[in-house]
Amino acid sequence: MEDQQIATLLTSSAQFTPIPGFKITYGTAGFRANASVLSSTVFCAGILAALRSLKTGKMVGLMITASHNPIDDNGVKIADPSGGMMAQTWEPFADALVGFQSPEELVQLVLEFTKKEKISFGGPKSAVILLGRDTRPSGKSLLECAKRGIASIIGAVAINMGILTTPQLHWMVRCRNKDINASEYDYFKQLSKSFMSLVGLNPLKETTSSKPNSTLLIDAANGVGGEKLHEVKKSLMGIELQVRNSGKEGILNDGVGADFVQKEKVAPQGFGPSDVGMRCVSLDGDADRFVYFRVISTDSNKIDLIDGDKILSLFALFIKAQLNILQKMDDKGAGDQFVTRIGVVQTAYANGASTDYLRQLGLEVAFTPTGVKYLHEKAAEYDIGIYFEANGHGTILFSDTFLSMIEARVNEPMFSSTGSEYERAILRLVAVTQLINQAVGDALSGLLLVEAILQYMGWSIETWSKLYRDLPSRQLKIKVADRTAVITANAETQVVKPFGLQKMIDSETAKYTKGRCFIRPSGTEDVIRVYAEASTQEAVDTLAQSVGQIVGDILG
Ligand code: 16G
Ligand code: MG
Repeated sequence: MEDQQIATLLTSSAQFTPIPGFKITYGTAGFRANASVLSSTVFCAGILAALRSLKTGKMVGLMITASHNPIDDNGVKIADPSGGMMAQTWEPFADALVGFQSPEELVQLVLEFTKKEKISFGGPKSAVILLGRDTRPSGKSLLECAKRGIASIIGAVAINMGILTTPQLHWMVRCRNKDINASEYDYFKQLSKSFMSLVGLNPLKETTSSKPNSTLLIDAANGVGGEKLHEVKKSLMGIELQVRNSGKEGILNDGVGADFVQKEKVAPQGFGPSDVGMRCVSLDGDADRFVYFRVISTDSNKIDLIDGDKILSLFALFIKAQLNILQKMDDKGAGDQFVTRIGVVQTAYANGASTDYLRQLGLEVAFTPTGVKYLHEKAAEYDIGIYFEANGHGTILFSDTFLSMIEARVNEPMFSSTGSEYERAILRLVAVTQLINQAVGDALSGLLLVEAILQYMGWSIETWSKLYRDLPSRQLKIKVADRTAVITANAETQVVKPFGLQKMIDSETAKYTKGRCFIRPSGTEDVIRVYAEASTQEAVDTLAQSVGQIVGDILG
């Protein structure tokens, strides 16, 4: 068997010539680069996915996307059987594999790794990989490269799920491994059913003045989210989704999308002064993150940004309110105590005002380095773990213990689904567990949860925005000779190397009221990022500039 496997790998890899000098690493979210140089990388990702499936004995996913990057880029990432990101322990092998210089070297790498991981070929179970891609023009041919990689592991099967958002593919992998129906139709059905059920459980205090506007304007980044939203719309009532930048005319991620809106803090193309007063949301190119905004000026494109931190705060507030309702009943002796460990996970980019707010709510706040894989892992430690990056990527995770606890309550003989506020609180939590994507951050399910909660609270976007006031912040990128020279610790808040640099950042930061500043090497671009916060915009601009200068001088 092994001889046959070696022969197949030699033949298939001979068709993919690596580009001399081209180096690529798995990074925070898979391999990403200009699409024209990615064929052999995606071919290797196909092999990698097949091996991962063999190792776990379960289905895995392979997604072709470069998220918010420009249209000429593309990328590839692997979803593990749980629907989360590929285990980080496999990244060094992934990096080595894509660097193969000859078919013989590739075979050698695969043989060594499979031996180490005790993966055997030709066993009773074959590898199964679900494939998805976003709307990038290069996606189709790169998908073929992935298929060729998969086919070079004997017995491996690729199932092409077509054009999808990244979270849809992760969701499908997760469900299929739990033997739950997981077609695209099932995904849409689950979203609309849980949304409608959540909205149906809202308190019946129909004072029209407090009812938020039922129209939501959506910037779909000219990406895959646009066409999917048209599907979602068909089965929703009580909310009007108006989709703009759905990809028919404009260019993907060009002056549009969550990344643009969050970084530039201006309205995306297709939005402007005539939208003052409207609630708007912006997705990124593969619809795995979202930020809200409102246009605030009738003569400019200035916006009030409602970022991932505020989405997180809204979710936390809502969940906490439901748990409080349950707690009150439990205190009256209605049943066993509902013991729930709830935690919130942020990164150093979270606005300090949001962290203060969350702590005032009595919540435990944990920090991890940037990158969904870190936040997700941490959030999974709680019964209810809510994580968000300021850039709008996040979700809510529920532990199995929590899920069985609420299921047990729903199954109690006296439970009536139209009953008390206590019962409605339980059903709201059930609906949230079904609406929010447990595999990965998902703009479509996330925005529906925001909409349902705003209706529950009777809040306008302006009221939501005023939950707390963001501290002024500034981000810069600094080009340096070698960004890997910077090593950080404590969730990226401290520079360990080069030695002495942190002290210089500290003494600069100490000059400003409410000053906070950190630097980190980017995982997706060849730059060092600087983030600063202070009590005024002028102060924070100066702080970021001076730290940027220090970084440039030392690492130039
Ligand atoms: C990737 C990450 C995102 C992170 C960003 C940081 C995923 C799915 N995406 O887009 O979470 O915020 O990288 O980029 O993990 P940076 O390292 O260039 O600052
Ligand atoms: Mg994305």
